[in-house]
Amino acid sequence: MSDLREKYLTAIAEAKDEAAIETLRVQAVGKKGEISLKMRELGKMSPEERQEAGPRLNALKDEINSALAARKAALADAALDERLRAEWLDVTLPARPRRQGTIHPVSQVTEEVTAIFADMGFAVAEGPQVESDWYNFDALNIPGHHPARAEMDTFYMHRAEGDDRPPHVLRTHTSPVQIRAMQAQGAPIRVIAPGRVYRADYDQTHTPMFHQVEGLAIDRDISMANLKWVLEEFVKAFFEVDHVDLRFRASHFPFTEPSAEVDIRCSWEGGTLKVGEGDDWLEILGSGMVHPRVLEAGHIDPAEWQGFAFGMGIDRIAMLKYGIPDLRAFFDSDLRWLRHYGFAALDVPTLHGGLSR
Ligand code: 2U9
Repeated sequence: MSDLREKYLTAIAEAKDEAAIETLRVQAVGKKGEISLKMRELGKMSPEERQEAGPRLNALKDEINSALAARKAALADAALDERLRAEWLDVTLPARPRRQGTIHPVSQVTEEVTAIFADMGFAVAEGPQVESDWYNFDALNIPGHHPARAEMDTFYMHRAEGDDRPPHVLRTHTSPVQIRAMQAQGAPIRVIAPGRVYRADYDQTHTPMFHQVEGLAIDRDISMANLKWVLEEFVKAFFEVDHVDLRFRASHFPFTEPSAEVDIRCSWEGGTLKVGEGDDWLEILGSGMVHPRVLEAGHIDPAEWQGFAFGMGIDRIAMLKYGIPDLRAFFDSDLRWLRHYGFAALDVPTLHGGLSR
């Protein structure tokens, strides 16, 4: 019996994996294993022999079972140690710099414009990109037959079959946001509305989705003089120059009366734009005094209140400020373009910190 003990304890100590341990278990203490067979032989022994051999066999069976369990646990521990050694991960490693994203010029310029107007007391208003034709057109004094509806190359949303209500549109300007702001807030009000707008147009200078920022200031005595000062302050801050000349050209928009397009003095030396000097003029925005019918649509009494509004293309002023040649590349999501023209993350534009650094 001590031969048997020696044989199995040695084999168990040397077993290399769980399968080897199972094989040994079957050989030793399985139903037809060596020790089980020996136990069956107890029946043929004399009572004296049985009394001596029985407990010894039982003790041996227990000892082998414990050895099997201990060896199994030791192998599992070693396997876990090996995995921990092979699969470690250094969570303190810094991210690879090339994987870092950049801020898109449109986002950067939107932040810059917002910081400048916030400093002059304008709040930011937002609204839906899918609009009713009332908010996009009628409220802005653009009636059904008005050529501006056709000129704006509107994207119309489908209505269900048999639904005769006028279709929703993708907003062609951010102006509906200011109508909603007037209705919700009343006068006086000072807001800017930056955001995406949509027109069915695609060439060198037009993309079907682009970005606008519009501004609105309504009070009892607001005039075009206030408009001129606000726009001058904006252009100086945005282009980071101390002096700028503005030129107001009479124009026409359905939502403002009178209306003016605004040019800034500039030069184009060697293909780079310089604002505030030179003999060229660059158109950067449209503006005017809000039409009385537009105030009424915003539930504001035009006998008591008046104000100015303006609008400009964010993508366009981003191209001008940062020397980006092709508008269409803005929305190609080309990583090389984004790395070249993108801005460092967390480099948030503020007036005190320098807008664009
Ligand atoms: C309300 C009342 C009036 C916003 C205005 C313009 C003139 C304008 C263009 C600039 C370039 C659009 O992106 S662009 O193509 N915009 O010329 N926008 S006045 O007038 C408003 C807006 C809202 C309630």
